[in-house]
Amino acid sequence: MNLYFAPLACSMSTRIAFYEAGATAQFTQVDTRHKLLAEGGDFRAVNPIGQVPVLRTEDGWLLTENAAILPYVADRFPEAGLAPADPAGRARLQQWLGFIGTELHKAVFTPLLDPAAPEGAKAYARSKTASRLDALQQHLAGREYLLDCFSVADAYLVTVLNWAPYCGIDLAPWPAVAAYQQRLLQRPSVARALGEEMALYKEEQRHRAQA
Ligand SMILES: N[C@@H](CCC(=O)N[C@@H](CS)C(=O)NCC(=O)O)C(=O)O
Repeated sequence: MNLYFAPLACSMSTRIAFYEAGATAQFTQVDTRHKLLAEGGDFRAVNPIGQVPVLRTEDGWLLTENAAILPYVADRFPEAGLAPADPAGRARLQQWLGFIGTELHKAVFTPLLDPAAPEGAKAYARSKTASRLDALQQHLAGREYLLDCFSVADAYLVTVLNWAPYCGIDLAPWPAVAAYQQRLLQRPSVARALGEEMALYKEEQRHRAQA
């Protein structure tokens, strides 16, 4: 399998899932700002809207959207236990993938991280932040993970929460969320993915500063 990714972007959640599963995977870096593959070529030939993640499966077909890619990877490596198999557990997994993708990633973090987003969009995102983090705080108080054990939803959530300091969100008022994030950052798969992608991110920033 080949993951098209950008350093520290939401695609890092799939890298974490690969590391959890001990899977062999290839990683192709993308410059999402310029829609270019790091190795050369137009990324829009892979994904017309120029977004990561994109997964090229072993059979050669392409899959987009975190909410589809993460359960697919979990199902490809069932022994890793990254997604529940029962209907109720599966529905809960989809619930959290939907919440993270739409209520946190797109509604809160994307406008706050995007330098091109107008102030009105940023103000709207800020107005949504507390209620979303309140919901997470309520759910995570007294729990280790979103579900009964670590799942691909946690891989996505730790990736998204990692952006908080970059857009001025202090998690301190949500102690269960802050503690969850710190706990997850210690997990070997997460620490490895973050360490590798942070190095790539810094390298990308250096190149951009020189260009
Ligand atoms: N709905 C997509 C969103 C993916 C997404 O927002 N990717 C960001 C990185 S976190 C991206 O590629 N942004 C570049 C762009 O939108 O041009 C998913 O869940 O996979």
